[in-house]
Amino acid sequence: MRVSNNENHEALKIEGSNIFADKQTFMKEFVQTLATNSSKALDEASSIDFYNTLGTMIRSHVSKNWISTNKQYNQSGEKQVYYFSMEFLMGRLLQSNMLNLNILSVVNEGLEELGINFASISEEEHDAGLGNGGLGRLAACFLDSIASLQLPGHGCGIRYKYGLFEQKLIDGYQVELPDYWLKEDYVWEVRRSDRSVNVRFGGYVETKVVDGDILFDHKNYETVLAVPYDVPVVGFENKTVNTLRLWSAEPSNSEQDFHSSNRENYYKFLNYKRSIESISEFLYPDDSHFEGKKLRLKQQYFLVSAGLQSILNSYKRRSNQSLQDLHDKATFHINDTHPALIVPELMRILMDDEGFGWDEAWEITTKTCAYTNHTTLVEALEKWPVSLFQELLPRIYMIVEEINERFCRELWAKHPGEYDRISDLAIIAHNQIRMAHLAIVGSFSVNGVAKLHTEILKQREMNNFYTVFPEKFNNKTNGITHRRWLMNSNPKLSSYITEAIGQRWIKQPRDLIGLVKYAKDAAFQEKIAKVKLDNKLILADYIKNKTGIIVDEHSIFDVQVKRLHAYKRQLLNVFHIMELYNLLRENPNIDMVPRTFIFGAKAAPSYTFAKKIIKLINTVANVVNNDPYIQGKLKVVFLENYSVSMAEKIIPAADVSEQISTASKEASGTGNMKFMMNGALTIGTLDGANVEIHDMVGNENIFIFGLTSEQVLNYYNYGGYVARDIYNCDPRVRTVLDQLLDGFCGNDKVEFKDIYYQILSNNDEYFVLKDFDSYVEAHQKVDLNYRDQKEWLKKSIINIAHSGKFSSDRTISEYATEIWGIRPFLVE
Ligand code: 26V
Repeated sequence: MRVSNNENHEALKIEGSNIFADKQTFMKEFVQTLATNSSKALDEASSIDFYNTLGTMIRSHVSKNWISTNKQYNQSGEKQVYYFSMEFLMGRLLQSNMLNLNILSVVNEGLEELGINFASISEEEHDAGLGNGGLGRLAACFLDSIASLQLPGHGCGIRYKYGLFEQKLIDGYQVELPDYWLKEDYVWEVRRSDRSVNVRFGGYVETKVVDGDILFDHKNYETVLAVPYDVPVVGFENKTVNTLRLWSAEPSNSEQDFHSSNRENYYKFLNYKRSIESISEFLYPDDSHFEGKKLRLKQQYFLVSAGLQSILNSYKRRSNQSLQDLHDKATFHINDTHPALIVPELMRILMDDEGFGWDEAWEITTKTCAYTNHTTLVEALEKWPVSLFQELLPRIYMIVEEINERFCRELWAKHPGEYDRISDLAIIAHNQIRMAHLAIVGSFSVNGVAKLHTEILKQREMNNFYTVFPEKFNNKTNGITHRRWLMNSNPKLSSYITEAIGQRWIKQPRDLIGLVKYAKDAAFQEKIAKVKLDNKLILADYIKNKTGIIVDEHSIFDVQVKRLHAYKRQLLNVFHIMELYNLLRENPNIDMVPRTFIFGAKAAPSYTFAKKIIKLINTVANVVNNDPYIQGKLKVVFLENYSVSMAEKIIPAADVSEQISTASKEASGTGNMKFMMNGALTIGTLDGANVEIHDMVGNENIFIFGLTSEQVLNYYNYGGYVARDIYNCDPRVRTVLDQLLDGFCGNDKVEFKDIYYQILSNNDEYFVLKDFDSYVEAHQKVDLNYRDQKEWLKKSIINIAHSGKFSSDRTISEYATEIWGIRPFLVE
């Protein structure tokens, strides 16, 4: 059943089916399922058995609504969105599914009565780490919001056998281990071999003219079997269960086709199998530098081709409507340029398989595809070498070439003689295929992920495209699901919020604004203080178990957790720590609130500079944590293997959130929103969504420092910054930099020379020294403000109160109405 947007709130009131009538029912079913699944009695079973039992039970209860959701979408012919992404960083699903199904308390109580601790069994779930960071986690938050807002929308991704690598620290250095997350069966997935499709690679194309029509015959290609594994996406307290479809690559030929009696052929088969399976073998772990790797291009086409074929197959199965009206039935969302091959692949299917002419196919395609840009960093832009592309995807290449030619011809008609403009905009130039250009030309919508980012796209990075297609450009500021990042990760805070303002905020997160009234309320402040302290104690315990480091729960927990990248400036944070340490060495009695600096960060395996920064953090940590002279006023903790589930433990315990990227470089950031929602105060630059956080909370409730994006971009364009001048003039900076070379940390003298030279000889690309002074000053303000706990708590509450805007429910409502044109649909 369809509901209009303003009825949405009413629709959301309808409760999900009550899965377990009561505790007893749950307990009985749990014991039975355990016996059936593992042939074990309660006292023989391990935590893993318990986890599998609970997961299986929940999945099978969800399947009824899953089936009816699909059925009702199909019968109604409702428009659906397909979110194509190379990454879905889902983390764990047990607790979030339980929250959405409203069974957390009944299960908790039932388990307790059986003598089982829920927290410890939920720790058994391996994170689904099928993403690098922000972009992949955003996709996961979006799926949760789409289902919770009862929107018809699904995810389409790759079932990597290995997720993002596991990080170990050995002697302070990052070492990568494979993340074999499928070691145990994954309880949330269902293999759907019946929905498998073939994807073709390589070969050549023969062109024939038959009855005046040009036909393209793809020959001698290699076929890969794409097998989907479906994961249910459960909406919050409703009956919607959408689908995340993850594709796995398998050989399409069996061993028999290789005449296995012959030994040589047998090895041929094994090689063939291995090369096919490599397509969905692992997630590329570098999200900062584009590398033109053939396997990555294979992955991209594999995702796009399998996904589109299966969507169009099911579309054709259920209706005999022509694909002519596809845009009324579906939107294909392109998450960054990684799945931009949707554009030529859809053209191929429409023309070669469905018999449409170019113009019709192009109209359908450009009304159906929408694209989000997530970065302006030039190093990350995807540009495929023509030769590699053409060899792997000969038919797709022909289509891209034709798209390019027609586009350039149109430009030429509008701007005759403007060679430079046209070559700037072309999709193919200098023997490279520019995927962002393909995505923009082939989509009806192009969006950035925060106001500032979208402005930079429109006014600078993509200004030439903005001039040609101003109507395509729009902003959708990112968001995070408050269900995972507040209700699940910080249940005590959530219940204090509900006590104060009622529970409407849960479905209308903007209602958190009601907390403003309580910002100065002493009783409420006390509760907020208690929650924070409790969370800090839990984190302190975790830190002690993981690292052996003892931290003071009354110190300021100052946290920077995110991928390691030069532009995110973990280095600025370390330099500040070194400066604080130097001050304490001079005078251990200086008046400062004790600080605990907490880091979590994975560096891309080939990103040498980033890895050096990890080593530096650990080296400084080692000195600082073991120096009795400074009386424990400073602690530095690096938590290895930062992940979604670790973020859920760290963020609720943070006092200070470090969002210190060089202005203009961070498209949005989403960690900034998670911390804010959990009452941490931000120390940050005016970059990405920090700008909007600042707009919401006002100057007094955030610590802003550093160059503005305008100033940064001016320096890049016109010069005028000399890092060495700062080194020469600021003794604090000089001391810290010299320490990199003088072995003060017990390191040998060459260990950190690259950092030293990057700053001084390469003129400090990310303005670390330039922003150092104002960063130190902002930290002094943090220290002063923290001493006045009443004021601090007031600020903290104001931050929580304004965080509703950053729920991904808001973001997704905007996508739904302004881009996708989909409406809430009530599953019955
Ligand atoms: C790029 C590449 C390059 C080639 C190899 C693999 C790979 C994987 C991922 C990426 C994505 C880089 C873009 C990205 O992650 N952007 C982040 O998107 C977040 C969600 O919009 C946003 O909050 C962050 O500011 C932005 O850096």
